[in-house]
Amino acid sequence: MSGNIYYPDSSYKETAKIHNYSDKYQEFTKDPDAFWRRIASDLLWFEPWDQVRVWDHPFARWFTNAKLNITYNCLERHLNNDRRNKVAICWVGENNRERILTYYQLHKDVMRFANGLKSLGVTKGDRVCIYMPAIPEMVVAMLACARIGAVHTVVFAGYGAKALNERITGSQSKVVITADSTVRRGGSIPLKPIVEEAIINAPMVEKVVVLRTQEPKVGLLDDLEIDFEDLMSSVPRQCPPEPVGSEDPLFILYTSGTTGAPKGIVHAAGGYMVGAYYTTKYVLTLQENDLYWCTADPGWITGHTYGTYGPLLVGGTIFMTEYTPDYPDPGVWWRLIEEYGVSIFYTAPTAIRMFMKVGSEIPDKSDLSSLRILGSVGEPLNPEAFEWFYHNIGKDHCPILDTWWQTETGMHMITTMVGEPMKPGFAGKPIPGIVADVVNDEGDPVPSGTTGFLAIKEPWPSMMQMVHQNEERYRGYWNFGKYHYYSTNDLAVKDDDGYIMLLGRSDDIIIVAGHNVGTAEIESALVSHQSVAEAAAIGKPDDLKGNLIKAFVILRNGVIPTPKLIHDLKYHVRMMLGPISVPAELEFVETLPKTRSGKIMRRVLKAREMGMDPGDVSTLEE
Ligand code: 6R9
Repeated sequence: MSGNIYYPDSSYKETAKIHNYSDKYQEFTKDPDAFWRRIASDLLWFEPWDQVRVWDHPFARWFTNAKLNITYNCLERHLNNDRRNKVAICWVGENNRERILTYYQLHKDVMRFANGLKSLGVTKGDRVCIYMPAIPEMVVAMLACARIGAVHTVVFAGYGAKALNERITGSQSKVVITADSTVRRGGSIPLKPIVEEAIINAPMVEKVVVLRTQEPKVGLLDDLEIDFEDLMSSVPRQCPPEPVGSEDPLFILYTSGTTGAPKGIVHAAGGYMVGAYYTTKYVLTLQENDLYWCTADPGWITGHTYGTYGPLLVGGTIFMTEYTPDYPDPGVWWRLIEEYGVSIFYTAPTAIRMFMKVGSEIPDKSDLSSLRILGSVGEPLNPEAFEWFYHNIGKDHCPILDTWWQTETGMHMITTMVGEPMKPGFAGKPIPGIVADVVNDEGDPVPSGTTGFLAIKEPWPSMMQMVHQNEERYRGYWNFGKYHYYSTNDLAVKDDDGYIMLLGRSDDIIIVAGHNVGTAEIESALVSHQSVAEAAAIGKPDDLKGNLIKAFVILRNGVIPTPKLIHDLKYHVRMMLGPISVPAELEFVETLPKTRSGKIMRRVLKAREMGMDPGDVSTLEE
């Protein structure tokens, strides 16, 4: 498992000093509660906590009985702190449309929109679904919910009507906030019709708030739809932050499940705030003069923690854009970095691999000297991609943070902190505050060099509080072999220095271009088509996207397989679930390999597809 090691450039000694890895880790081990207490004390609380942590397996309670509001920490804390006129969000749209929001302006908009939500009858604890493009109003909508103690459920605007409906009904959202359309690659994609379809079987939805960006303005349905701006302009300006309990929910974010419906991961206000603040400050090392760009959409956990809450908690400046990495050409992101002076660039391996493919001449045309820190998240950053990123973008001096974490963990868990030696292919070590190891299925540590499961041994502040309305599924995460560990469902291997390399999922989740897709969702979408009897989906390794989806389909009796039907089935999945879930390859088959208990053995399909040995097939049906 030997490979290159990169030692941090001497210019990073100062940054690294704010968080010397081994000192901090020791400080944590010596007294975990004191460690988290010190971090939490940087933030403002309306009422103090009784206890930092109460661990009653599988439930952890953090900062018990404290009262807070995360927006007070994201906004007022900075207004009172010389950051009133500092840029909070710098947004660039296609055709270089630009919008700037200072902390003062963001505060003003959040209070107004929060009052708007109140005027619709939204109160503390109510769920609000947000289905919007990555624009400043999305951030305003999220913070406005948090301001009044409502629970937001952001749904990525690339999801189709069925996926949106499941998330609206699952979370019982009373209000949906959307936009007429989203701009993408020179075109405009309508969003409102998708919402209209999604709420047909969602009787709990009382109002839909629509941000209208196009001229002429799209029409609104009386009694149901309300204009975003009208809602803001007809309400009082001031909206004091609602004090919420530390253990009250802040948001629900859906993530793909291995079986059945997607899981609503619930994050609690107090612990999540502390985890997001801690890691943005000490892992990303976001500082006063940084211009920070996280390329993830707010619809994913990365966009929640490191696109929105984390940077605002530390008083940073967020750079946001509508530009995709390759439109109008694959140099656009590098030009933005040069033009605006981005200093922290946090992106995904799939984007890095795309850039690698198109060649280093393209970034070479831009001056990237403003960059200070590079980050990666979403799937393993393979050594080739690390090397390319490090040499061509980081110019052999920017540290690369390959951050491993999950929707469920809420914050970074494993990475190589700034100042530590970096090993391409390895995410790194558990950060101070996190106790993790690579274990066998009994939960006992495996020797270095041996593949095992990544388990987290102790609770941490921003861990999910619950799976929405599904305690059983929540409990399932916290039992590992004979121990009370958190099971990540990721395979990993550790080297002699304790560096961890992630090897992919151990369950039926396919990570396509950094997005989690459950095989179950794709299969049930296919089966819902009148021509399909049965379907199985697998992930097939792909140089660019990490994995691509391949579906095997058994047609109903009498249905004739045609190329047109392949097209129809893909279109059907796209309409139901959105473009991310569409199988790149679709094959008609007569049978599917199954276990005796009737479970499709995707592992066998995958091995067959890749010309490999399927391994143990003792449970395979005759
Ligand atoms: C933050 C996020 C979680 C799954 C996770 C793992 C994969 C994320 C990774 C990584 C290797 C990294 N993953 N970061 N694998 N190295 N640095 O992506 O959350 O969407 O819930 O996905 O993504 O498999 O279990 P989420």
